[in-house]
Amino acid sequence: MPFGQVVIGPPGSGKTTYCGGMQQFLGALGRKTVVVNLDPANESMQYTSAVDIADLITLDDAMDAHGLGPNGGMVYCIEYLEKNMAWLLDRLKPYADDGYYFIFDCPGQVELYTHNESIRTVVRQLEKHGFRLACVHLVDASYCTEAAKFISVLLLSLTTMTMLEMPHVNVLSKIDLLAQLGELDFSLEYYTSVMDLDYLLHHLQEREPSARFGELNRVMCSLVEDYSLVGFSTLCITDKHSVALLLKEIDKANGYIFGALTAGNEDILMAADTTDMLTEARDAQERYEALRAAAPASRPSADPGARLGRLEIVEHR
Ligand SMILES: Nc1nc2c(ncn2[C@@H]2O[C@H](COP(=O)(O)OP(=O)(O)OP(=O)(O)O)[C@@H](O)[C@H]2O)c(=O)[nH]1
Ligand SMILES: [Mg+2]
Repeated sequence: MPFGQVVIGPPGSGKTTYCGGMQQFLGALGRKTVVVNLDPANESMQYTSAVDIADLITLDDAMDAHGLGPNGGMVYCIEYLEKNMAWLLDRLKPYADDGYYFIFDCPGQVELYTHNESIRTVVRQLEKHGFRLACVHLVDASYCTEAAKFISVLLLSLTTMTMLEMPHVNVLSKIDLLAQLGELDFSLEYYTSVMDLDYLLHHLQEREPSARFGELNRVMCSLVEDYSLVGFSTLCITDKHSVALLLKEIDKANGYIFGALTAGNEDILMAADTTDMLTEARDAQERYEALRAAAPASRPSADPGARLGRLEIVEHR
């Protein structure tokens, strides 16, 4: 039974870097892993893909053949993939039969996970063919620096979770850069556990006192709280400890740690306790504070997503 991760998130959130880093990490653990590139616009892959959508269709093909722009072209490519699932399943089969673990690198266009149904259909088809997948949803941790941005990230995460309907691990990526972006309004644990959003609302209203938007914000926050689904893990892809903690969450989400689940032993899933998540949140908070203490006072002017270069998985502590 093949297990794997479907890696999604807004443009530039670190998906492709993550896929390369996670493959490297899993390789070091001795887990045979392949990366499948499902992003037809992927130009700088930091991994060798076992299966590449570019062999089926490229963004340029779609744009040239149908006179589409980059966004329309991307949607066309993914809809084309949906209609050619047999091609994908055929390419995946030898690896699945050989016991490989799969990482799917997906495009960053947000509407593919909020409105368009093609990715959802692709995932359903994979599940139908025995794949046990978890969605890894990366969002840039810099969104924690402003209440309004964080609320929009919460809504995006919730919409994506309800749209894809699969085991889901939300991740604040590039957590190493957060310490350089100024003081957070609350502790990092507040943002990862997404608990009492009234505090966030209060901050937002102090900055945006307009009553009209105040009510809208209140309703949006209570929507997120009512579902009580969204929470975040944290990630710095070059930090071995951070990658290991995240992998634990993902292994629980797709059932990898339980091996092949059979009818009747689902109780094991219930037994998966939340201690690890709490430890992770505390751990991330401590390391954030240490980085914060060492960070320069001013915000960096450079692109926060400055290239990491070749990945070295190093012990951070
Ligand atoms: N500091 C830091 N930078 C990171 C991390 N992960 C990714 N990046 C950088 O973020 C930038 C974007 O990374 P990508 O992996 O290309 O992001 P993506 O989500 O695949 O982007 P699209 O495919 O265009 O949507 C690159 O410059 C990476 O080097 C991280 O954990 N820490
Ligand atoms: Mg990418």
